[in-house]
Amino acid sequence: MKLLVINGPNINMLGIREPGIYGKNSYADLLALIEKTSLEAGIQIDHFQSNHEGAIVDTIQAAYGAYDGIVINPAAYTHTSVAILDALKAVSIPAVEVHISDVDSREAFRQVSYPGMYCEKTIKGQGIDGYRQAIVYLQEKYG
Ligand code: CA2
Repeated sequence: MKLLVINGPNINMLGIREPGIYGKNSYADLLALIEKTSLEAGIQIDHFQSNHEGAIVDTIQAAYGAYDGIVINPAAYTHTSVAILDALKAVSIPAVEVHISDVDSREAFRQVSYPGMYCEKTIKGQGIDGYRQAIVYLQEKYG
């Protein structure tokens, strides 16, 4: 099984500021957790981060026929991007949405998720462990 982890804008800045919201872990810590989870699960996991909506759409399109599942944290594009929602629908790959923070208890504009309308599951407020949980979910269901 092959999974693709996609992270949106500013996730590469994790740990630098706002530890009260996003925790103390850095983006390097997140990549290390993904690597550890892939070794434990015995599956190939690639990762991609971009600050650009179109690059994320291109990456989702390129995943067609190449990956069995997508774990996506669209970051701020969560709340604005119909393009990312449409790309997920177009490729029709099983997907799980992850949010490091508990978006439900934050500002009203964070209560809407366009990509989440396609994703079969959303994990929020679990810190970076949410990515591990999403990977385990996809492996148990589709691996
Ligand atoms: O909780 C999440 O995972 C979010 O997707 C993170 C996004 C935010 O826009 C979403 O509403 C929820 C923000 C990404 C990281 O932003 C940083 C802000 C300050 C310092 C470091 C990263």
